[in-house]
Amino acid sequence: MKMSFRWFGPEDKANIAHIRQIPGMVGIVSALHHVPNGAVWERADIAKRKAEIEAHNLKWTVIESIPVHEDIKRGLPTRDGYIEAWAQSMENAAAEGIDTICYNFMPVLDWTRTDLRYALPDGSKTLIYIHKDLEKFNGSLPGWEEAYTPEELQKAIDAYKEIDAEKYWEHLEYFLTRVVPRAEKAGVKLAIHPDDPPFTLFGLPRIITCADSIRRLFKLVDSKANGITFCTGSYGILPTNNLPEMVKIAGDRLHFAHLRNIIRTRVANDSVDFEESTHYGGELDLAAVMKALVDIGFEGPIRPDHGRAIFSESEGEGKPGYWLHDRALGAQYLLGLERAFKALKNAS
Ligand code: DNO
Repeated sequence: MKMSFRWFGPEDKANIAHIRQIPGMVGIVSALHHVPNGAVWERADIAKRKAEIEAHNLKWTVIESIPVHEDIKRGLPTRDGYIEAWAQSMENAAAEGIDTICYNFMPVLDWTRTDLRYALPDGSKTLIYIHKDLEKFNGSLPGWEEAYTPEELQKAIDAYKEIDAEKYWEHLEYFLTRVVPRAEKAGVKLAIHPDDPPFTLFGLPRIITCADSIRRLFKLVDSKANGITFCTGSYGILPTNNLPEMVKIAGDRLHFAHLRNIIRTRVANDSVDFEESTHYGGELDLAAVMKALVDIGFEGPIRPDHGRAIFSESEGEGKPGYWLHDRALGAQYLLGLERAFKALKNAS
């Protein structure tokens, strides 16, 4: 597998020179966050980021993400122009040799947490989600393409009043039937990120949540280019999701893996509260997930996803969830599991 690390570009407090020092690290996951949502990513811009990465002897393994414009998600008549721009950005990336593109189809909000620096008993800080605190949420998190004022957020949510989950699937299908054939031609693997957390927030449709959604997604456009990002910390929130089994369902359409762990603190029918934990210590069995990845022969990009703030990574320093050190530890744990399961496989 290609062990990779998310890096937000030269402004990122997690220094790429340090990322390179993490044993086993070969790849960088990055995006052009300065390009406005809906605009085409120019080749020269992509080439510049690629050169910044390669200067550190790392490879740009995945784009996470080319944002999908709200007009596409809402199915507005203006969507065709935005779909064209998205496809162009994808083709420009492919021309620069980047062949895996992560994106999400969550309406309005990307990943969501309600406290970004929750103090754990050991003095580290982590991100948590408490459903009843959602109303207090306004703003944005790392990687979000939009930052909303409370009024803007309400307006953006209200725009979905008439769009239920079925209608929303149609909007995803409309998008995929147009971009997947072009991805195939360009040799690009598209990898949809699941909804995080995988249940409805503010009444908005969230559709990529479980094994059935993966099956349905694959049927929308039956092509290997139409694949998934397997994010354990998102799918794993629902106790009903059997992660190793889902890895097998995704099979050769699993193009990118996000491995991280969580501890559920309240489970209800419509929502779950949780805290993000160490890779080693949470309640998801990441070893079983790694075994399943080895079993299906996955050799694509993988990243340790989030980590806690540890080792004096103080308040305000670095992006919540994307502090350097705990992610580096997580990568070591995952690499150890990978090596062990491969050795067992080879011995059998
Ligand atoms: C959070 C990330 C997500 C992810 C997007 C993909 O940490 O996993 O923000 O990048 O949802 O489009």
